[in-house]
Formats: sequence, C-alpha cells, structure tokens
Amino acid sequence: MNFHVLTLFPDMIRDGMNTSIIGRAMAGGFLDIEAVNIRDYAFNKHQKVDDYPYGGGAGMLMQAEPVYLAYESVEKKIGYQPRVIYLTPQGKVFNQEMAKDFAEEKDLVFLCGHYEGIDERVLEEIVTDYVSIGDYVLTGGELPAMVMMDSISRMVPGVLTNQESGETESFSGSLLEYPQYSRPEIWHEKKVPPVLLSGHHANVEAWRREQSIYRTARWRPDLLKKADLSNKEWNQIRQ
Ligand code: 6GU
Repeated sequence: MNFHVLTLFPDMIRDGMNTSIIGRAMAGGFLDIEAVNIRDYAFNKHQKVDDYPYGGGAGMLMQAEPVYLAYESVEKKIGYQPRVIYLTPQGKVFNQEMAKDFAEEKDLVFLCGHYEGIDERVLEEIVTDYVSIGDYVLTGGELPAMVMMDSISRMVPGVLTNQESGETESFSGSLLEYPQYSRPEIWHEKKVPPVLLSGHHANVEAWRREQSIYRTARWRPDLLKKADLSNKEWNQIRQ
C-alpha cells in the first residue's frame, strides 16, 4: 500500500508515522508513506498558498492551483487516477468497514486542509471520498489522515504479525474487548480473576464473552444491535 499525503506540514506526517508497527511495516516494504509538500507547488515567488474567500468571511482558504499541482505530481508518478480522500468534518464518519474498503487500493491520496478550507473547484476535480474522523473540530487534516492510515495499514497483508492480527479484537465482532491481565497475580491488592488462572479453556472463553457483552451494554449500547447475541445473552443484559 502506498499512501500519498498532500499537506502543508509534511514533517508532521513523517515524524508521526515512522515508529512502532507502522514504522516496522515501512522498513519491511509492506507500506510506503510519501508526504507531498503543497507549498512546493506554489506558483508565486513568496510560496503563498492561501488567499481571502470571495464574498468575505473569517480566515483564509487554500488556493486551488497548488493543491491541483501537488495532486498531479502523484498521478503522473503512479500513472493512474487514484482515490483521493479529503479530510473534513463535513465528510462521512470513518469506521472499520471503510478502513477495510480503502485497504484494497494500491495507492491512496490524502488531502489535508488547513485554515478555513480549500477552494471548492479543486475539490470537485480531484476528491473521490469526503471523510471525517468524528464529531469534533480539529485544526487540520493531518491527524485524521494519520488516524486513517494507521487503521487502514492494519488491514494490509504483512503489516501485522499473526499474533497481532487477532480476529477477536474490538469491532471485528461488534463487541468491545474483554479485560486482560498479566503478571503479577496480585497488584495493589487487586487479584487476577480466578477463572483466568484455572486453565479451563471453555470457562475462560465464556467469561471473556460475558465481560465483552457487559462492557458493550455499559459503554456502547448502540453496538449491541449489530452484535450476534443469543436469547440467553440478551436476557443476561436485562437483569
Ligand atoms: Cl477529517 N478534519 C478536521 N479539520 N476536523 C475534523 C475531522 C477532519 N474529523 C473530525 N474533525
């Protein structure tokens, strides 16, 4: 998977993505992340990329031409028209299903806005997907792009080890993850739940599923509708 990030702050992308699992995946050749500095495509000698909005109003807008030229540099390099994701609070809210869908692509372009936004005309020409990461406002699209790249990368073959890619994680089955414990057996007078020390695999699995269901009912009851619960499990929640 090749990510191409069009941004005014390329260092933020490079510094933010070269550690841990994503860093390892890049070193291993499973992922590539290219940060394209939109300012390099400014068409004036002061490298200015913003201007006032027609009709007035607060703040500045990113101009169409530098954004277009930055996009075009990617299209020329890869030789086809890729999906282009514009990060905006006006977009469709990102979820795991969308991460899986985007992970099928060979190249993905992320367009990161700043200031009050980007001239609509270039968005019309190049953007294929408008995506938000939730109902709150951020100062720019870089953090949302990094959030998306992280979750999309996890779906790319080779990025996670077998151990890391556990199908039992939150959202893979619409239930929240169960609590986990490691050594020591007692910490700050808190004991590890005895069932986990019993060595009885079926009882451990039953306890974990029960914990997942209780947690989901407590913190994300909206997810239960999608969860595949037995009648007995539904009755246990109601008690
Ligand atoms: Cl994608 N961009 C910005 N600026 N703010 C956001 C967002 C995106 N998603 C949630 N808030």
